[in-house]
Amino acid sequence: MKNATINFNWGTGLVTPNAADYCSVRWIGKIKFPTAEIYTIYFNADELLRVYLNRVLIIDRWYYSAGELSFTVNATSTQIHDIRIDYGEYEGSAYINMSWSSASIGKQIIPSLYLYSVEYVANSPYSLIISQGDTVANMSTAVLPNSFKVGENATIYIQSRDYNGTV
Ligand SMILES: [Ca+2]
Repeated sequence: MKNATINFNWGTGLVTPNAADYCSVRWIGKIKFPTAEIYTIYFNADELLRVYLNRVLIIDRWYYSAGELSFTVNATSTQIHDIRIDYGEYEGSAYINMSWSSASIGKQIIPSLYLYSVEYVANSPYSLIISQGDTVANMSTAVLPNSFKVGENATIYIQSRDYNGTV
C-alpha cells in the first residue's frame, strides 16, 4: 500500500485492514527537501516508533508511549534521503503524523511532493501475491527448543492459523 503522506488518526478503529490493536506498520521511502537549510522533522505518534534516516536509527521509542519527537537535518535541495518508519500500536487510540519546519517553512505535514516510494525488488521476474487473513491466537502454535542458553542462537517456530485452521 502506498500512502501520499504520513498523517493518520485511526482513533480506536482499524490501523491495518485487519487489526486495531497489537499491530505494526512500516513505511519505506525517500524524502527530499525543497530548500537548503536546517529542517526539524517531527513525529507525533501513539505509540511505538522507530525512524531511520539514511539507514541510521534516529528515533528509537519502541515501547508504550505517545507524543511528539523531533530531530534536525542540515538539508540540501538536491540530495534524496532514505527514510524508514516503523510504527506500532498496542491498544486504545492510534495516530501518527510526520511534519517538518524550517526558517522559511512553517510547521506542516510533509507534502507528498517531497516523498517518494521505492519498490523492494526492481525488475523482478516474479509477481508477489499476499492474501491476508485474521490470525487467531488460540489456534496458533509456537514450538520452542527444550532449553535456552544465553549467548547461543535459538530457533522458535510459530505457526499462525486463521478461523479455518489454515496455516
Ligand atoms: Ca495506542
